[in-house]
Amino acid sequence: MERKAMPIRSRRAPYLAVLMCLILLLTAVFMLVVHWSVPAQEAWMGSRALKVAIVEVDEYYLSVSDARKVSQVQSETLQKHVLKTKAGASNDPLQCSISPQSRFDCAPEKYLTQDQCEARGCCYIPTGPNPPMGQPWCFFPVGFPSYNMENLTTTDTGYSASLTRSAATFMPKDVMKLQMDVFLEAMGRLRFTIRDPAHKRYEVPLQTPSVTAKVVSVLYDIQFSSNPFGLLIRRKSSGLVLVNTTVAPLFFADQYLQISTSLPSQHVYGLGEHLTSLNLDLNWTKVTFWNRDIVPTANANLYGAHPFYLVMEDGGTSHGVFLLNSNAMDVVLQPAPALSWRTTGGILDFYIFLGPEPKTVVRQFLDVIGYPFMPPYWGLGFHICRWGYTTTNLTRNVVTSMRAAGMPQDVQWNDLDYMDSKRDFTYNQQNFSDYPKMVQEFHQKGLRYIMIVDPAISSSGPPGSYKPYDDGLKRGVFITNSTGQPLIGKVWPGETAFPDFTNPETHSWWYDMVKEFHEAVEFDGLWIDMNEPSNFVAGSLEGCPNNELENPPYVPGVIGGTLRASTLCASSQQHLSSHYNIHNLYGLTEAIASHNAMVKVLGKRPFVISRSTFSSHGHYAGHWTGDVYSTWEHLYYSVPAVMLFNLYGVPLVGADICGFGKNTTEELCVRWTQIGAFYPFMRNHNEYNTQPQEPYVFSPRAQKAMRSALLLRYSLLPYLYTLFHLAHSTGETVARPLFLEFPADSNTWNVERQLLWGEALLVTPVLLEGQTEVNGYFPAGTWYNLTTGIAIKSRGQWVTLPAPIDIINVHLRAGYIIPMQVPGLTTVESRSNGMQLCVALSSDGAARGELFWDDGDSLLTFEKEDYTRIIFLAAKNAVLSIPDPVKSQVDTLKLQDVTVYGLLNPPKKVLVNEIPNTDFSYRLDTQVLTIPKLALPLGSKFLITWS
Ligand code: MIG
Repeated sequence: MERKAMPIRSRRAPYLAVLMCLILLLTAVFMLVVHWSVPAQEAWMGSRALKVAIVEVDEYYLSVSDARKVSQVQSETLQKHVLKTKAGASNDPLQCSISPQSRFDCAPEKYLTQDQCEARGCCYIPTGPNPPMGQPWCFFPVGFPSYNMENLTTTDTGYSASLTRSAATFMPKDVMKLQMDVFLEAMGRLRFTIRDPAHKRYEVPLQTPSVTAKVVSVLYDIQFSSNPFGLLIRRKSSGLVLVNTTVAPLFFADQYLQISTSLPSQHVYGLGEHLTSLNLDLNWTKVTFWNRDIVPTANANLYGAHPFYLVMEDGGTSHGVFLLNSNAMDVVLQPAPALSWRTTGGILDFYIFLGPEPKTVVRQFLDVIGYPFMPPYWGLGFHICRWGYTTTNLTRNVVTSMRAAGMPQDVQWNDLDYMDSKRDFTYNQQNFSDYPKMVQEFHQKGLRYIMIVDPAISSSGPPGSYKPYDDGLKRGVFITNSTGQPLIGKVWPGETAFPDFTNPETHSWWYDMVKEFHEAVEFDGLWIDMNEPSNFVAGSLEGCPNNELENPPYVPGVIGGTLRASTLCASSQQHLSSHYNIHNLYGLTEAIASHNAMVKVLGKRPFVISRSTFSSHGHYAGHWTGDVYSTWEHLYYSVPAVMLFNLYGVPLVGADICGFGKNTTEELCVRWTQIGAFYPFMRNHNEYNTQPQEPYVFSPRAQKAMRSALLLRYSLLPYLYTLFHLAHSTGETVARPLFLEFPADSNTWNVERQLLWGEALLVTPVLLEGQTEVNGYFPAGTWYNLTTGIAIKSRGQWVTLPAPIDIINVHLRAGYIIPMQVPGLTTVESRSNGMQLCVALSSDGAARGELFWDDGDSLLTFEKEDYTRIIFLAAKNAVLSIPDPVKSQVDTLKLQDVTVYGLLNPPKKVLVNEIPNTDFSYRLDTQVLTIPKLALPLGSKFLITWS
């Protein structure tokens, strides 16, 4: 064979045939691949004898070469092995003939000249833009030294092996001997860890499921390559290789761990938090995880870290990968397609989720990190906030003006303005002198109240002047610097210390502070901001020491170029570990402390909204997407952001409606309120010194549009609440991308300007200026306009919809029934109004839906079965209910009207519980049946028939 490389696809069949022979011949010599298909593994279990040998190598390559199954990545894999065989045949030690898209960067930490690159043993081909913009100029040759696998054994839960490296890498402090453990945890879930067996390293303290026996899966095969070490996971049904870590060398140095994998498709989602389209761009993208306070900007590390991705595979199956690691990290995406994780500490702790549906992948992920908490009903209402309600009267005025304008509102908020000298747990005795009274008044009106709390605690007052600091000092709750003193930075109140929420004592101190403040001001929820944590000086007032944690050999692509930028010194100390290791957990740990404090203080469901997050956050709290600008661009980005946070298990999420920074315009604010009515967390919030943007400040026309969006949301709250229950009880998403519901329709895979609520409601907002029409994708089937009942019968196509300024397009999917309720101006009101059912018949006249109902804010109602669930079914000219269990909370709940969409033949007669109904009406043009004035108690079964 000739020396020059050529992409394998261009040579096709004859080349492949030669290749096959070569491989079959040479693999036995050069490769040690152990293939354990599950049946094989089962057959072995009896003997427990372990053959570390070539098992079924042929089958592996045959399956890879199977024409139907060869994906590009697999071809790359083949090519790689061919190149390796040539390594033996040629005396060129460097094997650099690798297709540009499959080159893995050998200069991750700095720019290298050709000499420096080659001194590393790497290939240097300077073509195109250098990273981060393009393919690497300096890249790993085939056969670059990596780890070899030895002593593969079966264990009760899976496999384990040692990995050893004989040659050091260019990173300091390689761990030369590693331990790999594979846990076959569930049908759709596998975990593998790579650790230093000799030294305990930091591990993320997340309580993940502990598994004592392995589960035989029909979904996947796992295979190992020994020399060099690699792990392959293959979907059984398609033969598709989902994970293949042999594509690049493994690094496991003290402060640099890198592992790469091929990807089976270009359709990758996740790896938040970033300002991003729904689909990740695989064209040489670096995404950075290091929680940071910054206006959402493309390619910047933002407030939270969710090292999880989901891939859509050809045919509509899906898998996911979660790296449980909280260190500063980069993920590099390249068009091969392939992906490299580069983390600066901890261990490699991977979870692989096999789906096969994307919905199932999300649930499998949430099985590991925790299902979302159940928010109180009022939390799903409309929230108003701004920075700049500088007095109680200005704050009261918001509530009064909303009422006067006939706009629903459930929660009034205050920003820093209420504080005395911007210090937590104080209030301003001039402008907020009647603060407690104001909050009581809101309660009397049926509203709730939330205020901001920052983590940083003012440290500059004289001793005895500020209890949170004095007490915190005494109890040792603050993060310490290299001399063991509280690290002092600067935030809103001036000099501050930073509570360490990994210390149990900090939790009880935080609870005491929250409780004491609550005794004065009866707030209902906590807004926790600045918890990346944010710091106005780099590191601390005194800077940071010069040590390995402050200056790691590899600095991920963080904004500001150093780990300390806008936050604390990496080498500062927390109870659990160095800040270096647990920086990304700061928001999560504060959210946990805040959640728990609120549970104890209120004895009711907590409502905590946090800016910084990490995987598992949704189990405790919600999130808003930070300081977005009042621009059309940021309006658009909010839609993928909300959907992505649902994939991360944080369904209670929304962006600041009308935008936070900069002045909004009336049109932008109307459009933002319309899609905002479909953010699971709906809050209008605004920056200091910007133009007011509460709904009532706009023209009558704009107000009318906003009011109707708000009333629409309020009428849909029973459905939204039911979706939150399903998230909490079964790990579903609330607001979801279309592909989650229609994975077999690949047109949906990059629809990112529409979202679904649950399975049933499709929302198609206007996200562009000056538009009065909007294009939306409608998956095959019938979709009924929620307001008119007019049907769209789609073959799976884009549809142009009218969208005048006062309209948001919402469509109900045929086959679904959603519970609604006559809206009130608060949820206290709406919850006692009449219920409504909207029934969207499928072509065979069937539909289903459900309602979850409880008192709306008691703890653990689902767990204690203190709720009512009502199933609604439609079929054969009838709709009926099955309430079970029935608890007293539904006693006063009455079904007021039923609307049936898609009823082809005009009914002559309607019977309600066998009694003829005379109020019904039917529209021939839209084929809508309306049955009003019902007053049926929802705690009892009903049956409505028509003929
Ligand atoms: O440095 O509390 O994202 O919502 O209004 C800014 C003032 C601090 C940032 C939050 C924003 C809030 C603001 N805060």
